[in-house]
Amino acid sequence: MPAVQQPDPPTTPPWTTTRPNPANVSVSPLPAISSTTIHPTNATISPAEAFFNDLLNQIPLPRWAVYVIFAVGGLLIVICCLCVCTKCCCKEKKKKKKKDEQIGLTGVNGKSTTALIQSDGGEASYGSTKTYRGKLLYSLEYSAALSELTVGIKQASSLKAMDFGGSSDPYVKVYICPSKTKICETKVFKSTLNPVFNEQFSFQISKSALLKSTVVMKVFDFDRFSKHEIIGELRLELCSVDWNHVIEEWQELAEPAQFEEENLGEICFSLRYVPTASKLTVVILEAKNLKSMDMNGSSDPYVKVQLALDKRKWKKRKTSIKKKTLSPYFNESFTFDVTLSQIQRVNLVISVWDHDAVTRNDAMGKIYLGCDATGNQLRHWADMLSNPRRPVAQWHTLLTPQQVNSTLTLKKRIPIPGKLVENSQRFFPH
Ligand SMILES: [Ca+2]
Ligand SMILES: [Ca+2]
Repeated sequence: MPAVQQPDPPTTPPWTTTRPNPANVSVSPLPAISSTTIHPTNATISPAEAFFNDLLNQIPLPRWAVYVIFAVGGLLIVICCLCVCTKCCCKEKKKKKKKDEQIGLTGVNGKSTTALIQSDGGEASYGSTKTYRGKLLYSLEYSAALSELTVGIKQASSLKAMDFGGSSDPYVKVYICPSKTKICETKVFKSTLNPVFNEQFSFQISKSALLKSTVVMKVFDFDRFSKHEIIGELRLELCSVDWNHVIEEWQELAEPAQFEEENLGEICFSLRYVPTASKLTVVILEAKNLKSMDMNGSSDPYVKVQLALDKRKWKKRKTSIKKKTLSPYFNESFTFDVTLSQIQRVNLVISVWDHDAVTRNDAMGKIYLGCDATGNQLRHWADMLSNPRRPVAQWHTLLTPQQVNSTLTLKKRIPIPGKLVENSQRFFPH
């Protein structure tokens, strides 16, 4: 038996001698093949091993079969462990990959994804996480004797930059909800993020109405050739204000609420100005999505086309009435005599009305154009002036009449009849 004798020779290192075991005692009963192949290194047999051998002897199976079963069991455990390990590794690798992809995205143009969304302007950031819009210092005071609420717009600080130059042209709109009868605006401050407004606005309101109202202060960025974007807003419920003191405090601007904007419908009309003939032609084409004003869920719309000169009511025309429709088609043309010197000082006011046979007609929506108009309306007016003799058609979103009236405060009618004014100005230009 060469295998059993192999570990015995004196070549064994000295440290094995410290544990002298009666190797031959336990090895001898083992069958020749199994002991030699599986325990080549275990020349020494501990009491535990002896016990193990006893146990094996009790199993009514040949020794090699027991070993095979053990070997297969061990192999299965090893395979299972390997599987679990590889799964864990894969998961971690995937996580790492995702993280890397995210980092890769944020690295585009050296800006983070949130910065990219923000740079698109206010509307894009509505759904995103909270962005800092700046803060506003305001004051509130109520005089019960006069039934008058005074809102002071003092100053703003660290406003969000809305323009390419990293600045904004802020102004503040103030009104009271839900009445919204008067909309006040501060002056526009050009290219600053820390404007000092120092303006006050008063609103007539009873104490009982006051306690059910909300003051809205909206900070906008002025832009000459596009829609004014909102920077942020404050909404203060007036029932929770302590009216025994004058309130003056800073508050952080919040994300603008969208629910309030009422949909009043849209109107399409074309404008054409011929300077040589001094003719301004307005063609009222059609309207859609108008508000229903009557009990039957419909309206009887017609359109008023009004001209104001130097903010004074000047000339007025009307379309026919279209019965029971919210999408009327008019295609009616109106021509006014307007000289080149007057066209710069003219406002064109377009309003949609609901005709009622018995009661007073109601205004459904309004807009005004002119050199002092803003956004879409100003663009249409400018397009008309820069394309003489060519009709320019455009759709416009209607605003509330109150909204337009508060911005465009028209004085009373020009005392002299329109034609006389025109003639006098033609002969005696300013
Ligand atoms: Ca601007
Ligand atoms: Ca009606």
